Amino acid sequence: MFSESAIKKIGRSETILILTGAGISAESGVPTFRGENGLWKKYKPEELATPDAFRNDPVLVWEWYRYRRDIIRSVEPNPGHLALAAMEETVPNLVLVTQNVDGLHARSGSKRILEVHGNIMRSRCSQCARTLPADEETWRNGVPVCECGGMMRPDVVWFGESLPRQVLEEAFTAAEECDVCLSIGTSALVQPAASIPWHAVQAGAYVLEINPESTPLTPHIQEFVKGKAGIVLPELLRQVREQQQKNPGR
Ligand code: BJW
Ligand code: ZN
Repeated sequence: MFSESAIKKIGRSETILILTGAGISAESGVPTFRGENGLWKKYKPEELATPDAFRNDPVLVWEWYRYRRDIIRSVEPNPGHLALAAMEETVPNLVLVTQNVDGLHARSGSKRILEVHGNIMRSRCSQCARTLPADEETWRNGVPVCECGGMMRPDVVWFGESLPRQVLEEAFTAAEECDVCLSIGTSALVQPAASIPWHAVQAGAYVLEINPESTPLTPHIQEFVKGKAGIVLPELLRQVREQQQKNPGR
């Protein structure tokens, strides 16, 4: 499944950067965006995931996000999330950058997480930018409202919006400093997150991708492992631990 050199590189690395996308949560039952059963087959991104869509019909946008919150509340982290959380113990410095808004990495015990597209279980005031966890929202006529009277919106990054600046800077710094980069369960299409592993490639890191399908990144990296994250990642963790036990000096 993995080359011996990949296992050695991971087992001996000081800094690993991991980028995850919707595919890592697919085995938990959270739909991905693209592909046969993806959300964008059934729903139009321009009607639901843009600032204009929210201005035009906030109630419709919130209906969609409530539907997705309900799915996320009903699911559990899968063996892929759990393997990444356990991997934090095997590397001195592991930075987990996720495009996912589902919070499943935190629920599985990962600690250093950079959520570049926000979190669906939080809302943000469209007037004063105050944020609130979902369970503290006050709803009026199908939309949560802020103390200041403004409408709350989901605290996620829509198309055409900037990603949180500091979070993104930390992700790119990690990409430039890492020895190994893993790109897992992402179509590698949505910018600027998709360029994070490219930065790692250019900085000379060993880049490994895990996905049942190839992506635009695949031809440019050292190793592509074709498969589901929930199967591949526990096996990767097992082999890295075995390698470290055989060579405790790193
Ligand atoms: C498995 C698996 C298993 C399945 N195990 N794997 C033209 C060129 C370049 C850029 C642009 C362009 N036109 C517009 C842009 C900019 C745009 C963009 O990149 N668009 C592209 C689609 C072309 N980007 C933006 O707008 C960003 N902002 C920005 O650029 O600001 C500057 C700017 C300002 C003003 C004007 C223009 C630019 C913001 C992007 C925000 C993305 N937001 C979303 C929604 C978040 C909120 C929500 O959840 O509702 O983020 S869109 C959606 O895509 C979501 C995801 O995080 C993101 C990435 O998707 P991801 O995670 O890769 O999922 P999928 O479904 O695509 O792929 C799943 C993968 O898993 C597949 O590969 C499967 O094979 C695999 N898989 N099962 C492992 N079991
Ligand atoms: Zn407010």
